[in-house]
Amino acid sequence: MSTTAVKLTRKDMVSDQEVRWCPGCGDYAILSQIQRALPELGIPRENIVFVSGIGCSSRLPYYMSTYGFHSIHGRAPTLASGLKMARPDLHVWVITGDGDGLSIGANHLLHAMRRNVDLKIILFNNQIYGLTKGQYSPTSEFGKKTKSSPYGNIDHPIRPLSVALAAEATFVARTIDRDTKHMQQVLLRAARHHGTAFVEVYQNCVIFNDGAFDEFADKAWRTERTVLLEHGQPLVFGAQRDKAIRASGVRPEVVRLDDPALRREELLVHDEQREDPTLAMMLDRMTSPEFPVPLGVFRSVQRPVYDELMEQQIRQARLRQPPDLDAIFREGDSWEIKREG
Ligand SMILES: Cc1ncc(C[n+]2csc(CCOP(=O)(O)OP(=O)(O)O)c2C)c(N)n1
Ligand code: SF4
Repeated sequence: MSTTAVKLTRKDMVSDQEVRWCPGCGDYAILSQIQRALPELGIPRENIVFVSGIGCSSRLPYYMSTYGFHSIHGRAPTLASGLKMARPDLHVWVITGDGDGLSIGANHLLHAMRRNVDLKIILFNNQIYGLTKGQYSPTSEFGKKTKSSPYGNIDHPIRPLSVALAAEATFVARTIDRDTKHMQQVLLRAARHHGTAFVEVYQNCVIFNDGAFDEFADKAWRTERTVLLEHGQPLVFGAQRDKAIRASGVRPEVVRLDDPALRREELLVHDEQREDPTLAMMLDRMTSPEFPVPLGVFRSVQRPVYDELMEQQIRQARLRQPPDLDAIFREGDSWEIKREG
């Protein structure tokens, strides 16, 4: 395997395949930021693999000039886990959608995250099934009318980050397709994390769910309706940076910084390194319009990594008992067939 330290650029990450997403789809921005982020890591292309499931989003591996595997619906985390265990030296990414990762693939996603396999999982959340033409997904809002829910969706939506936090994923973050600078920073943080990194990207599907995130993400009011998480900093937001969050137990409250009764020490200070995911989950429950929607790194902690633990066990087992194929053949219920006479 080559480990030549060559300085790569975005162009080196672009494959010769024609990109087949609808014009204006948020997937383009995500692809472009992944292609920009990877050269920063200094990893040779032949050591990078993108594994995806099925969906518009899952077409991404074709467009990367790295190794890739457009696999089976919902099974990307499983295939990627196997690959990472067999080849721990590879840098393995999982590309999935809200349908692929949270319907058919939810259990696979959950187990990869709780094990802390060293994977970078990017979930493109457009709150709809794009590829199959607009059916509601597990993240679609209650009451949403779609082709598969003409009278309104009666399923309660899943919060992807709360699923990741419940599985105690060691890196959990959220970004949005239309803030490419923010996305770039979050992707780089995820790429450098040791263990499972789970990133939800709010992604606009212009054809089947256009404007799903406009209520808080439109440039005109984004600073008023989102809050950027920064480790060690209070959650200050607003065009005038005049509002912040105070936590009353695990209940958030919006406060005005010019309130004379407010004491600075009451403000919630973001701590992404907290072992206990309760506060991070509280942040995920902050939704528009009552609260600003948090974007950034919710949690970043260290825990032993599954693929390394497995490698260690195999090494130790080999040391305790050096492999002897002949002994395995002859152990237990084995017999020898002898020619008569
Ligand atoms: C076993 C199986 N069941 C169902 C499908 C149909 N199918 C293909 S993609 C998809 C959902 C895609 O939605 P999402 O993951 O949100 O991706 P998007 O297209 O929105 O990027 C479904 C249900 C399939 N291909 N295979
Ligand atoms: S259907 Fe939606 S998600 Fe799929 S390529 Fe078109 S705009 Fe993107």
